[in-house]
Amino acid sequence: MNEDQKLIYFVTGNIHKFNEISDLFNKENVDYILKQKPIETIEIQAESIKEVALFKLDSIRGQIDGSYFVEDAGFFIDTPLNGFPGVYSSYIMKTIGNKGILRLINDFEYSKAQFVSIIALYFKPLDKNFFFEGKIHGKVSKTIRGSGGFGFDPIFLPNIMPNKTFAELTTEEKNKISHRGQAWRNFIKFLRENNY
Ligand code: ITT
Repeated sequence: MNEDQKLIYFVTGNIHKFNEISDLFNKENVDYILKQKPIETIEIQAESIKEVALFKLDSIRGQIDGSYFVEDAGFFIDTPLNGFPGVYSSYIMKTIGNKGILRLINDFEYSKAQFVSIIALYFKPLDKNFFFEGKIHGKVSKTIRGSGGFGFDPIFLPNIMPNKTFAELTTEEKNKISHRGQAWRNFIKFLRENNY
């Protein structure tokens, strides 16, 4: 390995999330090499995804020699579900899935939804944790559309591209506007601003 290139680990069991972040890394000139570490993390039930991310991060302490990060994301249907599934996103995806969500909001003409992403980084050079956030607002589609992406992507219509679900975008298109893409850009800004 080139001495100028440093390693950074993304601890996730979700290959889709890893592929999206990896794509972002590859398109920017960053002085880091990204590696996936599928270590089992502890995902607690908490009130905010930031708490979930911090707990996940702390559960890895001592297992990796170097800098590493986790990412926690949630899908919040503000209208008509007051933010549900939010911190319950994984459980809802596993149980009722997109079909179940559409059934839940079936009678509503109007919906408002957002994806939120928090990257929680343990940064070895400073022996400190850092957080980077990204959000995107949109609506819930009336039908399941598209074969790209993962999770709730086939039912999310971003406000800035309201005719396409996230699952109808390429990874590159999704990354340009997504919650994860924004959190990642904040992360890169931190590395650059601090000359890391
Ligand atoms: P980790 O191993 O990184 O924890 P995870 O699959 O548990 O991966 P999250 O807790 O971050 O991921 O995600 C919660 C749920 O939200 C999960 O069901 C995902 O499928 C879904 N989700 C996360 N990011 C998404 C995105 O960009 N588009 C669609 N659904 C997403």
